[in-house]
Amino acid sequence: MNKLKSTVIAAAITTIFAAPASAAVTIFSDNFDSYSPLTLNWTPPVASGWTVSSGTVDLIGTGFNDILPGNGNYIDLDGSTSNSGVFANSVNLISGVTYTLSFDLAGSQRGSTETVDINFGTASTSVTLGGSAPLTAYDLSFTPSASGVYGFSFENLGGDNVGLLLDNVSVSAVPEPETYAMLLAGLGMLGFMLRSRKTNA
Ligand SMILES: [Ca+2]
Ligand SMILES: [Ca+2]
Ligand SMILES: [Ca+2]
Repeated sequence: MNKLKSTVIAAAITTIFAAPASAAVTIFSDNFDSYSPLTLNWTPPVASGWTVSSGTVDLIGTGFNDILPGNGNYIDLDGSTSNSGVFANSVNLISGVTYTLSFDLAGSQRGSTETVDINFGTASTSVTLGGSAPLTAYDLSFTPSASGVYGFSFENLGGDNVGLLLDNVSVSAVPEPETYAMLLAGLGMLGFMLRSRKTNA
């Protein structure tokens, strides 16, 4: 095995062992700051993967209805048609791996107490916050029993144009020890193949 290949493999192994046991791999992340223009009754770009069904949501933030300053753009989960929408996206998940949907929710900042139902695969939860509640982190975990595409969604209950505010949505996987073992076995195989190639040459 030549020195460069040895160095690359050694670096890869070092990286794996240096990673803490709980290192999470993020497979989806959106803070909504890249979208413009800000608008009531937002239609997300197709490339974002986000969909709004059965009603509307608002994309608000810096310079436009900024009721939660300092967070760039964010979503008012009850839009402006008196019919709060289901705000949804999806991710590709691998069987048996535990994934965590993380998100920040804040109170409506307009007085009313609001509730949002959250779904991720077959897991669900709901969050109720008073009007002045600050942006707070929540998460919901799901372990699929089959690999495939799974949805996650947020739906504000009621429909009076005032909803909870959503920001910083992400999905991450926490690799199990067996996953690291598989990665190491893969590296071992790579080293074996490189050694064989040199012997053959
Ligand atoms: Ca944001
Ligand atoms: Ca609204
Ligand atoms: Ca409401």
